[in-house]
Amino acid sequence: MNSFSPGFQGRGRRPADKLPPGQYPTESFPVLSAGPTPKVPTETWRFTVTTETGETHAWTWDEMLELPQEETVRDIHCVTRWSKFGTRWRGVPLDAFFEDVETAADYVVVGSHGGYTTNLPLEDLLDGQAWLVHTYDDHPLSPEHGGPARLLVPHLYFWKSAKWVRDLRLTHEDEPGFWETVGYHNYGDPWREQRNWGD
Ligand SMILES: Nc1nc2c(c(=O)[nH]1)N[C@H]1C(S)=C(S)[C@@H](COP(=O)(O)O)O[C@H]1N2
Ligand SMILES: [Mo]
Repeated sequence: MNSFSPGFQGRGRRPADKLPPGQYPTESFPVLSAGPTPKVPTETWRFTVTTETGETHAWTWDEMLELPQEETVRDIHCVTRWSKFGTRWRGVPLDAFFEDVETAADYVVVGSHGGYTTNLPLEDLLDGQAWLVHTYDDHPLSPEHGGPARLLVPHLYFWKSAKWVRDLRLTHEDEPGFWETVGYHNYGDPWREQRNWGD
């Protein structure tokens, strides 16, 4: 399904072609947080993946930094209609965290410090489509933008890119997260303008 999304033809497109329907481009980087910015020290930071059978895989900050690191430049699209082109991040492709994870689950609930959650199909986190990022424009990711580490899932609306990410929980059944529960679209493809349930 994703391979047919025009969002993946980003290279060399004219600006108008890079803008999903109903969006406007912005140079600024707005902050959108549903609650206060949590303090998450890297000394005690853990990132965990828990499978549907309860098996847990955990990484400390230093262990995460030993995984393969990638720089990626992406356009991001917020459901409140701003899009920002060419944002530059550094972090770990999520594939690296799944190397030794055995799962038959199809869905993931992403959990953050502060209680935010968002859900998505596991396949949308794999094959180089998503990252755990800790660096923005060569600087440590600032707390208001999700530092020390957040998810980056640029092919979906930006609410799927959980800030202050703490864990991934694999599930057989799809479980709507924070915004999905109150009416945002369950999947959130900006190119199909999937803003709300029913879009
Ligand atoms: N933990 C957490 N992650 C979150 C949010 C949030 O409120 N809490 N907001 C989401 C929304 S709606 C958007 S548009 C982006 C905003 O990221 P930014 O503040 O870095 O622009 O983060 C997403 N991730
Ligand atoms: Mo958003």
